[in-house]
Amino acid sequence: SRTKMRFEARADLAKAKIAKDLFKLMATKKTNLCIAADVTSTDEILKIAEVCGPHICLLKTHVDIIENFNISFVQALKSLAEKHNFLIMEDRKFADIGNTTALQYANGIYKIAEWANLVTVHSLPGQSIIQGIKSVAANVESRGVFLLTEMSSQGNLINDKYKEGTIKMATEGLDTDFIAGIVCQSAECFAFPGLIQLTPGVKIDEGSDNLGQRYNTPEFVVKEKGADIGVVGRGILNASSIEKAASLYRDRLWSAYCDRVGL
Ligand code: 5IU
Repeated sequence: SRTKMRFEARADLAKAKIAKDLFKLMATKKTNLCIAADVTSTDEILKIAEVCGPHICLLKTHVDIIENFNISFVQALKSLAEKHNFLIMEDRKFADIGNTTALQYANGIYKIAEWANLVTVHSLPGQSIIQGIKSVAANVESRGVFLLTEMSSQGNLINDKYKEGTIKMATEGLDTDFIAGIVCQSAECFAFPGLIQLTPGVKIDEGSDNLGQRYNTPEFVVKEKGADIGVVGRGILNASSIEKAASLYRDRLWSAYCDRVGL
């Protein structure tokens, strides 16, 4: 099964160039930690990127929560990504028709297409949402999407039929060269080893928050649930030292991956 395969071997099977790049980055940098930089000022995000950059493969943003967004912030974030060798994912969860999504991706204040290597996308509108994003991606080789098939939140409405349709889109659709992976909670979601499983809801102290979020430990998500990349937000952001916390999460996620594949 894909969960027993090493990232290097899976890179060879990936259909999207950006998925190959990310698999290889994870293997060489020895990290499968994605930090969810859910803070509201550009200074705070840049500090997270500088301090945690050496420990992560991916930095995930919610650009619409930033109070003082500006274009020089984007330049600074891009240089930190280059300096520390991580990719940037905007967790936009696009969900409109292809044409509108294309406009939202490329235009407005944020111009996500210019700086985000990866974006998250709902499969709800159908194949055209991927086509829309792809149609305005300046360089298809350095861009890609993650499709959602499961959410970590209590009571979410995604059912098996929706999941199956989404996986079909990711593996047999027209744009498989643009789909890097799947955001989900369990290995059963998909079998194809060329896609990356990104799993949010990770915290050393399991449990939940009071708004429906549910957490599992790094070891559980990687070894029992098939996560290739674990997404950690508050588990790191609320620690007294975010640097130490990032290092700890990195070690625990990576050791779990090594155990899983027999490294
Ligand atoms: N996120 C989830 N669950 C999901 C999806 C995305 O938590 O199913 I799809 C996002 C939301 C937040 C981050 O940006 O991942 C998790 O942050 P915390 O570790 O602080 O809960």
